Amino acid sequence: MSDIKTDSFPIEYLKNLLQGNRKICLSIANEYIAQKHTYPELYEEIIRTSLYEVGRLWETKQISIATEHLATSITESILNELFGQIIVKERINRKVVVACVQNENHQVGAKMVADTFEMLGWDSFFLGNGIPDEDLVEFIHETRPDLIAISLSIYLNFSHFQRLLERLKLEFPDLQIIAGGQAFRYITPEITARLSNILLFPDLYLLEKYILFLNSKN
Ligand code: B12
Repeated sequence: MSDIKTDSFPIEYLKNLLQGNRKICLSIANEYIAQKHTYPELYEEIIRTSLYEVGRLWETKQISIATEHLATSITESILNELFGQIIVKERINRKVVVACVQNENHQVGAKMVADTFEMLGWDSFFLGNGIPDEDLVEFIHETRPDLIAISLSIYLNFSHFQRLLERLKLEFPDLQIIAGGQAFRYITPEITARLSNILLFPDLYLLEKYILFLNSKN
């Protein structure tokens, strides 16, 4: 814990996350919102930044796998608790399906993406981690969303992502696909340029702008 980088986020939240103090983490999150920050700011500046630090501490063996799991499970419970507060009454009658690539176990970012759509009036269907392509395709046929959002954290799952994209384009040629996640940091612009008909997003701020743009088009 001594090596925690303190410059980029509130240390109190991270400390309590690592100690398993779920209630305190939730009140810090609520306090942050009460200070007139937005939910995307909370997600980006407090929750995401803290989990990245958890990852760094885990990678450098300064915390155990158990502590990392605890931090993630508290995070997921906080996101679930906040959900009631983030959904807006005005619905715009648009649907998005949010899923992680097959074999991908990281689902917190995807959950934040689903919530961001909800905040802006969309109905989101968050399918979470590791959904087999076949089941995702079937679900999309059933729900007929306006957009598909795919999350990819592990670079080694990139081939799964490419395969899924091909399948989706074949089944739903007119459906817009967006994607994001840490894996794209390791993928060169030459490779991403070849991923036609798909938009990539690095964070929730740009995603929010994009959704507002979509909302402005009748
Ligand atoms: C929690 C965690 C886990 C948990 C995940 C549980 C869960 N319920 O999600 C578990 C224990 C399962 C796990 C497993 C592994 N993990 Co892990 N994990 C993490 C950790 C600590 C946090 C992940 C997280 O939630 N981050 C916070 C979210 C909010 O950030 P995010 O995903 O980037 O999402 C943001 C943006 O990218 C964007 N975004 C994401 N998706 C999308 C999609 C769209 C459409 C849009 C618009 C935007 C968008 O929006 C989000 C908000 O800004 C990270 C550390 C880190 N740097 O993140 C490591 C990390 C991701 N894991 C890592 C590794 C190596 C693994 C394992 C291979 C470890 C192992 N040897 O078993 C396995 C792989 C399992 C698998 N097959 O997927 C590496 C990945 C390196 C890489 N890129 O290849 C990391 C970076 C840790 C590290 N520093 O080494 N992990």
